[in-house]
Amino acid sequence: MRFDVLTLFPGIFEGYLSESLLKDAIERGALEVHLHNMRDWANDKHNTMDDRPFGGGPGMVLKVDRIVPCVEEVQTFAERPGRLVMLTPQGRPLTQRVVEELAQEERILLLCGRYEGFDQRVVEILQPDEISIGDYVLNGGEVAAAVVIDSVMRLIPGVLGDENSAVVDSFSSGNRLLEEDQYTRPREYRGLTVPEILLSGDHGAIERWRLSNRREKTLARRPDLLDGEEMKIDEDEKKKKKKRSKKAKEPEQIAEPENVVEAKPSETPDAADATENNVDV
Ligand code: 6GU
Repeated sequence: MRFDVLTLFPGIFEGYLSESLLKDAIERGALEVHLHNMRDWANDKHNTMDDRPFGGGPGMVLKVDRIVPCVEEVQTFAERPGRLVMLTPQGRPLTQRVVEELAQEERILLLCGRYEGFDQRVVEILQPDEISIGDYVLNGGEVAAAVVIDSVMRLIPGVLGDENSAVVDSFSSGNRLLEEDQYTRPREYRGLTVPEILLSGDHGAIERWRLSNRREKTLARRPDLLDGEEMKIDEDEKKKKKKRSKKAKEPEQIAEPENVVEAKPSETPDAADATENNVDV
């Protein structure tokens, strides 16, 4: 996969691209990231990229007659043009679904704004996919572009090693729940112990504990994730659940995922109801 980043501050990306997983992926040729300084497309002696807004007001606006030719030329730098993404707080929110969609592309151009934004005619002419990374204001699109690269590269086959597999990540396909609590040695620290079940060696029970932990946590912290489609339990799990309820009298049954929430219905009647509704559809 190839990314072309169009920015006035290419230096922002350099440290980020030369570390860790991204560095490895680039070195292995699984990923290409090309940085373009948009100022190279300024054609006057002052290298002007922005100007004061018509109608007055604070800040500066990126000029249409600089940005459009820049994007058009960068599009010719590879065999095929790429999908144009503009990073802007006015864009559609970046979610894991959007990340999954972007990961299907062969080539993506990331157009980073600064100052007050782009002349609106940039949007009209180039019709970019406008993306925001959240409801807060950044100084520019560079950090947002890095977020797009980081989240998309995880889904490209061969980019992450097995040990960093993206399959079970929070929000990845088939798992829209938050991740379960994790523990490693020591078994006890300052009087705090590891949940007994994780030490039991009973893999079935451990899996059910993990699922239950994820659901409880999601319900408590991000109930919005359980709305709509996210309520669905995947088909596989439904089958497993059926099997388990057939052997209802076996001791394993103690670790049924629902038990944790059902244990305190009086405290959290809504939560318990919601879990019922959400996981049992
Ligand atoms: Cl993509 N750009 C800026 N400047 N601010 C943002 C953003 C993008 N996403 C959230 N806030």
